[in-house]
Amino acid sequence: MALTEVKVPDIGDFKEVDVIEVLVKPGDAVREEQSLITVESDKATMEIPSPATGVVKELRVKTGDKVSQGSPILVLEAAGAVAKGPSQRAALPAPAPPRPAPAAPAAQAPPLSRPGPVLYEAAPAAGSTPHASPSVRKFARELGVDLARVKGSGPKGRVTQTDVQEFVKGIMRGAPAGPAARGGLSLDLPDWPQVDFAKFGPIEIRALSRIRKLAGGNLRRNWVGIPHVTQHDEADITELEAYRKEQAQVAEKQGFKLTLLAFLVEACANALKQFPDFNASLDRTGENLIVKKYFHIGVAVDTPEGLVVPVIRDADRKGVFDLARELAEISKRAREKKLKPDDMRGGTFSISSLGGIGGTGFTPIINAPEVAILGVSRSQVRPVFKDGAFVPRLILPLSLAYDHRVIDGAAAARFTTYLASVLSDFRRTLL
Ligand code: CAO
Repeated sequence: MALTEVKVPDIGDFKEVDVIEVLVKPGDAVREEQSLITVESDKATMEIPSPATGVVKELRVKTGDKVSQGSPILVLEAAGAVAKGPSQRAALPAPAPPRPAPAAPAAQAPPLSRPGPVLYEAAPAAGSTPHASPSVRKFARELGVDLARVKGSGPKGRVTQTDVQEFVKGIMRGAPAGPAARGGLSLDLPDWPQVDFAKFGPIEIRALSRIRKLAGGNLRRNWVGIPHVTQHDEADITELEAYRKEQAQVAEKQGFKLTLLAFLVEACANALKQFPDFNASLDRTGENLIVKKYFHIGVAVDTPEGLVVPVIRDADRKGVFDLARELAEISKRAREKKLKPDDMRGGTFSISSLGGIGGTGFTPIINAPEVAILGVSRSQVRPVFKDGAFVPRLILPLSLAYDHRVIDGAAAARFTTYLASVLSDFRRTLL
């Protein structure tokens, strides 16, 4: 076991460079080629690796010192043979071959010949690439942390290892971090596949409509930003449908159609009153729930240009006839592209009904900042076992997607169970 002073090796033309990180401390066991310090000039950041495996006995530099070739770094108790030449992992630009180091003052053994320093181009202080040393970058990479999301506490906003650790701790505690807190997300995904489709058959290129492009961005944000869960349930609407048909004749005489959707809006307003957390939004910090005392229900309308969601205001204060009239009016305006931005604002909950088209269930995307959306599929007459016999009943599938940050599965199951009971026993509950 020889005590040896490790010195700054040949680092090319760089002189008086800043020590920006000391990566080891006395008592640390280090492996050959493990980085000991990071130095930085205007042009490059370099890590100086250990020339041998051993134990750090004494540090001879600290963060902020200026060093040049030959400056002492630390005293190492080397465990075995010492590296004889520059490291194979030297990065760009390739360091000059090491020169014989001058004799160490008071060295107990000759200085070690060293692996070359590992150089990296200095990261710009501003812009998308954050300022961080190679070892911090490596550390972040190992943990899957996107450095652009980490706030640097070092000089010039440099991201330190502690910053990365604190960032990860924050994520583990569930705190929003970096751009995520502002509603943005940075997903480290592979590039989108680039395919020349024409190679495989004839194609046609059609530009997306303005509505589709706008909706697409919002849908993507909501899909990736909200932990969705969908609770499926069924409502027996046999009696409700009989009542609707009966009343539809009255409505028809007045010039409008009494649709199932009007009853669904009414039933949802009722359920939202019983379960206020579903009529709420998270605030920007993600730490408070804003519970709304009004019940404005958005209804997804399919138009040739794409999906729009006009809002029925104060749905809880309107009867099914008024709701049906308003639904007919807003879906007509939606299809004629006559909705104003205000017609689509202020919703507290949404309904997406595909029942007129078909399907047995689906997973709707929550319309942020709302926390839940009800998907409705096509009702079917099915045999239901009741009082000892199978009887034909009209069954409506419900799919409630909810934000799991706000709503638990048990609450969601209670909500749909309640909603189904309201729809099944509409006259008693709502009329
Ligand atoms: N089960 C069975 N039949 C249903 C039904 C259901 N759940 N809902 C409606 N129907 C039937 C109606 O009885 C009606 O039949 P008739 O023409 O024989 O009377 C027909 O379907 C059309 O229904 P409707 O006139 O009542 O219209 P609606 O209330 O179903 O829909 C609207 C209105 C605006 C919601 C609809 O036109 C629409 O745009 N739906 C698509 C919404 C959408 O795209 N959602 C997806 C969002 S996620 O991408």
